[in-house]
Amino acid sequence: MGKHKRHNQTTPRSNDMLKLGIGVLGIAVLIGTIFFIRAQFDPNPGFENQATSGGAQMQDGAQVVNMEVTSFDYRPADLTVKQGVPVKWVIDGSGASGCTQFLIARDFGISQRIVRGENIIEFTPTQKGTFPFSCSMNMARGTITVV
Ligand SMILES: [Cu+2]
Repeated sequence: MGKHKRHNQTTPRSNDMLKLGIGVLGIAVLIGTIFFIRAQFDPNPGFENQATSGGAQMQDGAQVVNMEVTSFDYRPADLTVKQGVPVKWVIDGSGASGCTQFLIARDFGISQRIVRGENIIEFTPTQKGTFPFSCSMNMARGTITVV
């Protein structure tokens, strides 16, 4: 009788442990599978490797480059884009002050006021090379490398 009782008590418990084990294993396999699939899925590997020091991504036929302006520098300061593809330069100017409220990139014919918010500068790089840009006093500096 005592033996039988103990058997009835332990069986459900070990079933629970088994279910828990299977559950944990299932979740681990699921997470592993998601990471594996994500690792395999690179939407545009060639472009990514060539032109993303500034984080350029294609969007509606333009390569979008994001940059932040502070009161004394650009982040990132060195951008890379592809020749012959329109650039949409999205600049977060919320930290701009003083002379960084103006941005000059002569080689691209850019001379623009930076507002404390989102600024979008559009141009198409026609020549390969590394071209400088700066604030109005040439203190904060950056480069756009066209590849
Ligand atoms: Cu300056």
